[in-house]
Amino acid sequence: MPMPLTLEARPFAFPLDLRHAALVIIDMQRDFVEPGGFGETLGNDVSRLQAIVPACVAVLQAWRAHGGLVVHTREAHAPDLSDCPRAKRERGQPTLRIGDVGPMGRILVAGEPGNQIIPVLAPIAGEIEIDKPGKGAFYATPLHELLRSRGITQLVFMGVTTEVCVQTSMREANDRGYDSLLLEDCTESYIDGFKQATVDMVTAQGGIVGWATSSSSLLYALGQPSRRPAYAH
Ligand code: C5J
Repeated sequence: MPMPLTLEARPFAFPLDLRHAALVIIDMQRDFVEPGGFGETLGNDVSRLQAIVPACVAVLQAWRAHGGLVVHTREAHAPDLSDCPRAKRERGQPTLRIGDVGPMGRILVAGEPGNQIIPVLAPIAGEIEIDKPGKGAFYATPLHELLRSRGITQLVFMGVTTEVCVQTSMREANDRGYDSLLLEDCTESYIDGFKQATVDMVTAQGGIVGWATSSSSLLYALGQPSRRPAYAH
């Protein structure tokens, strides 16, 4: 397959070079996507996030089939909560706080059942797994070094939530010099309107943070003609 592939995207076409690109899947963990986890303790309807899972699975399978690098992140704290700032634990009025025991084990604590990535998107051998104590994937993690050592310059983002961990990670990536592409139907927010607002913020001003496109646009470029997006020519 000749590289780069040209993907229709906003604000303009994205030249994807799989040899230098990683698929970054943000926090598709049970804590956010399933009832009883961190997301629900904050009063959110987690079914909104479940809706993106089929599109994420299709992209992950195609990406793996092309031998692309995959990065999975989890928002996760050490069992002693030494990496959880007091402000983060005490903010708001959740029904359970970070570190408390919920139906899927301790909320947002590494290694607990709720902290695992949902089974259909689970990491496989050779993929990078990052436990991150913050919202951004680069804060207090080795991600930048791991990507740099593999010659990665482009990041394709999926995951949750759009305006929190996905956007924060895209902004961190932007400041580190990566070209970032967000797959709009592979990301979601608990809050109406926030996903669209984030996509608009990311792509405004000539792509001040990055690009956005659909999973169809990526899958079509990866050789799935049935995914032809309406605007492809
Ligand atoms: C949040 C995340 N929303 N993964 N985390 O607290 O977006």
